[in-house]
Amino acid sequence: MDTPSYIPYDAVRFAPDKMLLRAEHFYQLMDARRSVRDFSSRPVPRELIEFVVRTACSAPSGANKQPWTFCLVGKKDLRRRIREAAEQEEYENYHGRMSGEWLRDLEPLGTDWHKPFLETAPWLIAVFRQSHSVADGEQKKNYYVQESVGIACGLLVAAIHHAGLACLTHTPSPMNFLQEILGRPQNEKPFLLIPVGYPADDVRVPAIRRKPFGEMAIFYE
Ligand code: IYR
Repeated sequence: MDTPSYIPYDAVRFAPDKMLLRAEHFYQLMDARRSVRDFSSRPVPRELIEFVVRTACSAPSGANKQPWTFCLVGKKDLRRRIREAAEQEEYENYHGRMSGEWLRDLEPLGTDWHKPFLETAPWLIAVFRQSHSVADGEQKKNYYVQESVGIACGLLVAAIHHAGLACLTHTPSPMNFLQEILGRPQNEKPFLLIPVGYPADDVRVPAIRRKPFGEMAIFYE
């Protein structure tokens, strides 16, 4: 068994009053985030996408396995193929595969099977979870894969918003077509499809609200 080796951790530290200000400012920034379904086709530099995805990759993960792959799709033809495949599945979802309750729950969002944003947004980030890893032809276990990739996607959404861009955490279902179009191996399963870009100039978002804080968080002190 390997003995663990440790290195010093140069933790970031701030004075308490500065901590409170930082926490409040970050909250205000993040609370202003909205999911967007109408994108501008204005290009977004590749370096911006690289940094936000590097942020996602900084997430903690089960046994540090980092069980994710981020496919950064800028190529127009691939975005078109992804849109067409997603719309085929979504058409079936909206015409029989989703329950009445589900369809009613979606009414305030005004969604339907059309997914033009998959082509309009200049980048699609297809996130894959690695059910297991493969190293030297051998299968290796991953742990808490959903949790790990979920945390990475949370950081990604925060980084995208922090950079002044918008996104949508989209889940066409089923999304096996992504594996095929992007040529991913069997151990990689689609997790989320995230269009990223600038919002359209005249963008509008549903008039929906966050729950009151007291309904979502309970202090025990
Ligand atoms: N995947 C479909 C339906 C959908 C489901 C949920 I849950 C949403 O929050 C939004 C949409 C679609 O993208 O239209």
